[in-house]
Amino acid sequence: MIWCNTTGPLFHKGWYHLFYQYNQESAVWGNITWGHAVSKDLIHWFHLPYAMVPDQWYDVNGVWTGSATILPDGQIIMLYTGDTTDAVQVQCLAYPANLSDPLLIDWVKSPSNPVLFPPPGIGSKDFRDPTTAWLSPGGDKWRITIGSKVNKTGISMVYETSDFIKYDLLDGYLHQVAGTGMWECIDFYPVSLTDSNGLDTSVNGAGVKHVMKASMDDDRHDYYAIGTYDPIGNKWTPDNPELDVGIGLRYDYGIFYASKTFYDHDKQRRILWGWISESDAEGLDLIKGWACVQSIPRTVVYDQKTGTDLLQWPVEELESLRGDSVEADVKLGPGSIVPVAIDSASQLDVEVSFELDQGAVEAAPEAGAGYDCTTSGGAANRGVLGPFGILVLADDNLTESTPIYFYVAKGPNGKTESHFCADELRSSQAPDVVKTVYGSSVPVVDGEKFTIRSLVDHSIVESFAQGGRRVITSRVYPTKAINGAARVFLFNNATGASVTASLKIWKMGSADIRQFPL
Ligand code: DQQ
Repeated sequence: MIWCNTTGPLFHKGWYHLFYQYNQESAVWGNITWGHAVSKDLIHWFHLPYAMVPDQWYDVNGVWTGSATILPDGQIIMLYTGDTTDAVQVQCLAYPANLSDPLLIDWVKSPSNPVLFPPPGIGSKDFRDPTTAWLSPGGDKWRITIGSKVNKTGISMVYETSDFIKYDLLDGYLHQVAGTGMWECIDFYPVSLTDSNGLDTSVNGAGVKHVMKASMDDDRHDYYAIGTYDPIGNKWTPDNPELDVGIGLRYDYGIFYASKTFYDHDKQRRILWGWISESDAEGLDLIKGWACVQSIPRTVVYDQKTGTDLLQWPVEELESLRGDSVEADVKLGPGSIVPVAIDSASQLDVEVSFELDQGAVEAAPEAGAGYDCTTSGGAANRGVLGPFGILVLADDNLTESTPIYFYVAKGPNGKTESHFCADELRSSQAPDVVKTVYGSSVPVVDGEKFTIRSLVDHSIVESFAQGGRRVITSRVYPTKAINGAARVFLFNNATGASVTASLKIWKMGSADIRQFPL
């Protein structure tokens, strides 16, 4: 079986609902059905019967990605893409058969389906993944956006509706970016500039900006940009055109795709889920019989310190899985590797902060300008002011390890630029594993230490730098650094500076996942 992207997440009557693209027949993509799981706390999960299967002419080739909208009267509208008998992408409407059922077990596909066909000028295979709807300016209609492309320009089309059955295509595009190709799984939502809570999808006005995210089919990464939404002109404008959708910031610099947020009105937060695929060979997935996982749910807020980023952070419920902990304060001279006194380190929550010796930073010559994690050759390559960080999923002899680290470069103007990277190059001795060095530059605001939080779960490492300003998810497949043999180290591979590390690690319990019936 394969678990692909999150679709239509929502909160209803005390339960979080996760739907996902699912192939029950094989560990490769195909036969896409909506899997369905529910949880009261995002930690204890129950698998329910499939919510929707490909059984109609308009979705027989797959019940693809969709989004939920909760109307003011409590009705739930589920819009999704169906792939028809002729492989045309159409939009379809579904709703729960019984709203009073907290588990929303039965779903009804509307007799009016499909409710939208590709409009003139749009390819029949380039029309998918409707968003959650938001209220039109008059408050009496709803809008959704759907991704597509025209030639190589990625576009976001907007439809307006009052009943979710008949739609008008609005003039122009909400946004477009040349050269970015097909936009999948668009997400469009407001963030508060001043508050730490999330916002429901229809909120707009003073103190609010809008995030546009699109999943780039060409490079399989989720890109976002922050900007301003003008509902009258039906236009969204990025704050910084150089950081536009598809060419600027990513949610995650590792493996993370086709993500989706929803507003959790119970806890007033916006939660993001992403699809983490495998980086070993497809043949191995077929042998093990499954592929892909969902990310730990993350809250998303605007980064008030930089004004240019989002902050993603694991939901607080995750902390209920924390068990025994270890703390350490360590000074790491240049070229040092220090083991942390923890064994069986295959399920961890790691929080660590680093202070770089300020005198050394000032004394350092120009070094590392133009550094790029992805072409750097990884943590083994030493510079004056980095790399320094942690090694997770390491064995005692360091035959396998995955460094999560910072690298500080100093430019000709004396200014430093920080980078946050994850290096899979020595993560596994297994053959047929793609090993990458991931990462990006990361703003480190005056007065901030360098901080990492890493969630380690056997083959998954989700790492958050600077409170979630940058995130990197890795899939690694250690053969030695497993279960009881997995260790953690602190390291400083800089040649010209000491680093003081302050660390706390919790061993983590497992999420509880059970089959229906409850
Ligand atoms: N996968 C879904 C589509 C979506 C794509 C089909 C994302 O709806 O565009 O399984 O990878």
